[in-house]
Amino acid sequence: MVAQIRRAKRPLIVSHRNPDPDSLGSALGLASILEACGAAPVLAVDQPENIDPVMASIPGTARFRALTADVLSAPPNGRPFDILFSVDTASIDLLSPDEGVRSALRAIRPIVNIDHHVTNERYGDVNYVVSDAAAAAEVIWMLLSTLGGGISRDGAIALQAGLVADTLGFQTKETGPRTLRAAAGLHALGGVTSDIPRRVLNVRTFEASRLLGAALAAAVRSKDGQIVWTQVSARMAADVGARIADAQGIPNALQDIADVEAVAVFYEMDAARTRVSLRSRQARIDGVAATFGGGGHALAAGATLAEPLDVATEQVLARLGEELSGK
Ligand SMILES: [Mn+2]
Repeated sequence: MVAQIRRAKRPLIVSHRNPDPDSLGSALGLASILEACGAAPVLAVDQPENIDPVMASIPGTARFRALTADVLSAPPNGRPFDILFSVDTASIDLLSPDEGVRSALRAIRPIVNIDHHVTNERYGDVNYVVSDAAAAAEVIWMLLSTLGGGISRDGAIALQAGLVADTLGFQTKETGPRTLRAAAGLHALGGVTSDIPRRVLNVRTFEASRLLGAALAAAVRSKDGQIVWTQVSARMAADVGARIADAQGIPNALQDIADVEAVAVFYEMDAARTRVSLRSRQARIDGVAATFGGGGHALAAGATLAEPLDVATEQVLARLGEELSGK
């Protein structure tokens, strides 16, 4: 793998759709490492114009181009891409809703798949998947130690943002000695500013704050008290001037409710599609997400169902209830 990466001069680095700070930060950190190796990477993501303004404070976010057939057929640097890096992405389907784009991505060789999701589909020619890593940023840090070279201060800040966000400030179960060593290493490189960790963890826009309030007010607790769930309808978002994309912090807020084992948040994408985010304290819920064609981590997973909001809610809650009661 190391030789292939060192040889590549024109890498394309892609993050998943609806990118979170870990996918953006990992991609930017990787770009900086490849630049130190003499390459000229291009960064791309589906609909970069929809990146949450809070995340846009991660340095370099403006470098992301729209992941479209145009970028793939006419690379911005004028020469074809000679390697594709996909970061924080369990399945190639999560990169783009457009099949044409996905097949153009598959045509780039080699594909290097760098991830930490247990459900990763190993779609790369090289799969650097460390499923016990707390963040893709931690895997990029491991890659840096393998490759040598270096990383810029902005690259370190971007990785730190990913590490802090995916570990919720070093609180998740996956946070281990290696995660903390990565954090210490990034700190030494200047990768900590007082503001970025606070921004990625706590700061949300006014509209997103109101949407969080509405979603919390609408929360329902199951009879046995194990599950708390809520729905974010298009109407609810419109009422507070928010978009569904502003709903990212809701699962974590529900998880802070005392004595809850699992939480589910249902987002109305449109009249026929619902996305669900699942979180749990102890019980594995990635299998529940997989039932509906999704995936993720043992304790944090999600799926998109081709069902209206209420139907999807009923189906997922039934399956989640069975999972928690060990059926
Ligand atoms: Mn991640």
